[in-house]
Amino acid sequence: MSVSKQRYPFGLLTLFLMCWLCTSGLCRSAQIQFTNVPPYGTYGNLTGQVSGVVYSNYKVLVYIYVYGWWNKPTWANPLTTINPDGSWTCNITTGGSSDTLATEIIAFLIPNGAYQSAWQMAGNASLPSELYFYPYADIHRTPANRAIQFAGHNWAVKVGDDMGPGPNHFSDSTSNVWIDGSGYLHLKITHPNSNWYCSEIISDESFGYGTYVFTIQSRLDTLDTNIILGLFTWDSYAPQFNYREIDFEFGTWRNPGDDIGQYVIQPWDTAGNLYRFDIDYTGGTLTTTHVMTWRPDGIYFKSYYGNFVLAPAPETIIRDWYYTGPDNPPPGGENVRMNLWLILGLPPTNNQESEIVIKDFQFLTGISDRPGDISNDNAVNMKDLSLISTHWQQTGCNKNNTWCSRTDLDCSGTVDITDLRAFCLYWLQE
Ligand SMILES: [Ca+2]
Ligand SMILES: [Ca+2]
Repeated sequence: MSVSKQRYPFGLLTLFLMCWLCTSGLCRSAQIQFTNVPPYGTYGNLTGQVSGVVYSNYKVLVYIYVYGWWNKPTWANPLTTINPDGSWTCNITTGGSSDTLATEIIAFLIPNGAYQSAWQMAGNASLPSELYFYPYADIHRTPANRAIQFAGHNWAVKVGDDMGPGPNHFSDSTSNVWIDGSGYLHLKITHPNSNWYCSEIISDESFGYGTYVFTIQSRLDTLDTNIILGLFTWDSYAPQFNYREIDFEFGTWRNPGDDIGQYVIQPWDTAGNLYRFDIDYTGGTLTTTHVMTWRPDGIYFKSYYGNFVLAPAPETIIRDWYYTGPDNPPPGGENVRMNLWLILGLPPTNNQESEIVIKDFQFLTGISDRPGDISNDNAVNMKDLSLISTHWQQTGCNKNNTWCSRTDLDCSGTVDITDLRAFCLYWLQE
């Protein structure tokens, strides 16, 4: 959908132009594609890649369609310069929030000096037809009319029919996605008429390497066998990296009674890319936290009972798994997504609506796999103790200050004797 293509809607004139384009080298291998398209309703730069031309001889001409066509970034600067490596970046929301609602985005690769003043668009219904003789990349964005704030981040709410995964109907209704009085996110599969409606939210930000934390406030073992809860990274424009998809997935995949959880690196059907585990709720703890640390050399997953803490007690650990295989994708335009959906779009076997509560999401950096390793050097020793003493009695620790630079080990908000005791426990274990 983002690969460049050319249309030839006319007769002789078309052939003439084709000849000219070919002799100028354009029709052979000139290509333009998108590498990141911000989700509908969000801010963020459009980025792309050009190939097959001398970059300095060309510019990128970008338009968005929002109640008509508009030049981007501005009328005064309609042309985007191509970087020495063929990449390019264009701010497509210079007009503010209305620009985030663009449903079409198109970028043409044009030679220097070709731009004409007639190509300036101010809400025009269509683009000049001659533009389509140049290589271009285009995309249609699905409207997400709703954006929400959850866990201190902005998220778009997916809406549309016959959309993946599934395919399913996705609804942006407040019956499907809402934030309650405690700030918790509710994702629901509803059945208001003959259709079933699934739910998904997409983060505005792309986070890259670091630690992703999801805290769930619902039982997962009671999900209908046709339902999956997905908490994952996804980049629609990176098929070459399996969409940069790294997943927590909860569900029994139509095998009732099977284990409920899995950690997945795509492609999931490659040996060693999928690790399944079960969650036992008989201990009475409803809250579970699922942590994924994405690094260049591997991906570390961990699940445990209770809220997020930097040093979870050994008896709370449900499972952990370290992936060091070759399918670890590089970061790019991925976003965080959370969805509750129906396998193959099938109705739940119990014919009941279903709901999951997500208590919190955090993105943190500098977090070690090893509890008590505050300095993130993969060792628990005197260096970490000295960091605790530096932050001793500090208050106001929260996710925005990475829990007082990782010294508030139990994430209580204060660096005190409890953290020191937890640290000593892990130090002794070393
Ligand atoms: Ca350390
Ligand atoms: Ca503490």
